[in-house]
Amino acid sequence: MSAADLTAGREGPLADTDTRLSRTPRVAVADAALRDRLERIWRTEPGLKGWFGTVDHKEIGKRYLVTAFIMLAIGGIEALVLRLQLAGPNKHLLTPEQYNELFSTHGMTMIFLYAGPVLSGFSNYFFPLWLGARDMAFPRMNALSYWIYLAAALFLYAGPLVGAGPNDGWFNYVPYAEKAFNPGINEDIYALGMVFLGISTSVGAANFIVTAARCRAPGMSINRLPIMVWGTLTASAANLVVIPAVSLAFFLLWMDRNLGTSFFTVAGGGEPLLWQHLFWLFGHPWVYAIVLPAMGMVSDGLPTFSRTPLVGYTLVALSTVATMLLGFGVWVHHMFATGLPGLGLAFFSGASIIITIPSAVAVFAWLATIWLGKPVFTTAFKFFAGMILLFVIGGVSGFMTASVPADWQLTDTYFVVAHLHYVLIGINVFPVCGATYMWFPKMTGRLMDERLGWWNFWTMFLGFNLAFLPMHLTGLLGMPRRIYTYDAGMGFSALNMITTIGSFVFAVGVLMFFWNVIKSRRSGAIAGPDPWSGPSLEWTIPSPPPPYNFAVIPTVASRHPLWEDQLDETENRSSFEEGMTLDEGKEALAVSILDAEPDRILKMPSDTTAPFWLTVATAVLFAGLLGKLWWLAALGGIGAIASLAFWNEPRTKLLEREPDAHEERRNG
Ligand code: HEM
Ligand SMILES: [Cu+2]
Repeated sequence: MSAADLTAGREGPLADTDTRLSRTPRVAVADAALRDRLERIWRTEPGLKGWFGTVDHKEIGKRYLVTAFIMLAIGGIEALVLRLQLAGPNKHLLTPEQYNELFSTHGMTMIFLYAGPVLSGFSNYFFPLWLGARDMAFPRMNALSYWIYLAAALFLYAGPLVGAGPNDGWFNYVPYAEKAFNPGINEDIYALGMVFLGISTSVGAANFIVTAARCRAPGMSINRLPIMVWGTLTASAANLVVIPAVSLAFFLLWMDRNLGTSFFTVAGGGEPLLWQHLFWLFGHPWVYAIVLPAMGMVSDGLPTFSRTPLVGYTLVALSTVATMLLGFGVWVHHMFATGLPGLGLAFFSGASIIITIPSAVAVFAWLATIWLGKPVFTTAFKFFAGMILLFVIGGVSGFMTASVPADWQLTDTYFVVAHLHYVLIGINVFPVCGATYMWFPKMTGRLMDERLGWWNFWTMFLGFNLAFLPMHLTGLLGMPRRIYTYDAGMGFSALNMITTIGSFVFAVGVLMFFWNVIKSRRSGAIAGPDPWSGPSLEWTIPSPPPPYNFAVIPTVASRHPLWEDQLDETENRSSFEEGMTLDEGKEALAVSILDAEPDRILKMPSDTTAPFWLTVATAVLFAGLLGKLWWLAALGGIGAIASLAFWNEPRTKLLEREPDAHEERRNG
């Protein structure tokens, strides 16, 4: 697209621009003066105020990533202690109660504080870069979602730190979670912490949805979105639907425990199975929420390193959405052993088997992409390709447990522990490592060490399989999950030893990963803007990106803007050097949902500490509830309202967006 097209704005994505926007934006080639000006408008103030007040999605994304990786390390150490306890029969490193707390804390940490947030970190950092935008749709809400995540993580960890961690597994079944059986404060912390964390996830999800819908470069119609965007979008939509179920469940549990209600207690007319329904109505879609964006990483990463477009883009995008939709209808497969009526079981078994079809579509698309491409065997490629194998193994064991009679044998054995780790480590940890190797250069300007990467991948890959492949057998031999020890002579002592050894090998691999990140940040080779010759918009800007991301808003003419010369998909060409400058203040562009035509000039909020204070106040509220100090809770509530008022204090700068030209024309 040439400059004339842009200014005339009569054809292509910029057509009619002047009628919808509040002014006709200046279109120019990015020059040093413009960059300088944008830098001054967008940069975060140095010092404490900037640190607590930043709304830059890249800063927030990095914080998410660092916090999530710290949680991975903590959860990993917990796992290793568990494995030491299980290395041989009749060990007494941990008491039964300590073992309970440790595996529950491990599950909570990995599922809620690592696996979800790490993907939010990548999406936060990269959504605007993939989409050709200057920031997320709601930068202050973005800051809020991070602060609440951090505060909820600290809140949840207050338990384990004082020896009162969750002790009923990550899914926390009643009646054991009820006060009568579990009088300590453990479950209260877990219940309130989960409600607290739910705020962060919901706020973040809403932000991702609106950003993907509205904050894109002109021309990036929905059939040109990176698959990673599809993954995060569907995951976020699901979260908005299901987080209320789990927040409600945990809040009802807290009321049962503290206010004498009996939602889940039989004696008071309650229904224990209600807990399982509410939890898994959330829980199953959640496991998709923590794998679909990661599958998106593979769908975007493999083509980059195979030097060819993803095979079956449309099918893969649709299968992402289909997985999520079907994912709402399978939760009862976690409850096959609860004595529900047979007809119900048959339905949920069928649904759980059908849901493997869209996953298979993705697998074939990935294999075909590698097959048709010319793979470059970078570390990132190895992690993405390795994931395919682990995904298939985890998928097959999932298929097996989807069958009711098989599940009656397998449930609550180590077979399920093997399955869930293949899925979670295979489809979350491996793609996340690959994504780090791939996008670290964009974030830091430096490449990670490929030689160390080779060792990193192979140690993790072999260690993981050594630990968890034999575990299927341990389960088939009948070892129940969640037991703190076992007798010699049960037939699974050797297998357990192998698993423990494999776990440590895997952990060494993860350490190499962390070491590579730390080392490369200082001394990695300089990456340049586009070290992998990637196809998408993030590779058009400097590494690390400037605070405003794109000096001029790019215009997109195809699905692979940087590969247009090789692929020849369209006649037009995307434009990166020349575009709307949007430099009259902190401005960004909103586009129409389907076709990405310019629609609004957005005035973006500047840095503010309101999200931070709102988080502090909410934390006080939850602390008050926890201690049943109602005055403290009230104080927190008042503080939250005050922070919201501060947040929403009308700022004329932000109100400039109305009335726009469209409105004026209609009114005048
Ligand atoms: C070094 C890597 C890891 C090792 C050695 C490991 C080991 C273990 C062990 C020993 C258990 C307890 C089994 C039982 O007693 O029933 C467990 C449970 C669990 N792990 Fe891991 N794990 C690792 C990484 C992960 C990761 C990365 C995730 C998620 C992303 C994860 C998610 C879970 C979950 C959800 C449970 C179930 C907890 C429960 O029963 O409530 N693990 N893991
Ligand atoms: Cu499930």
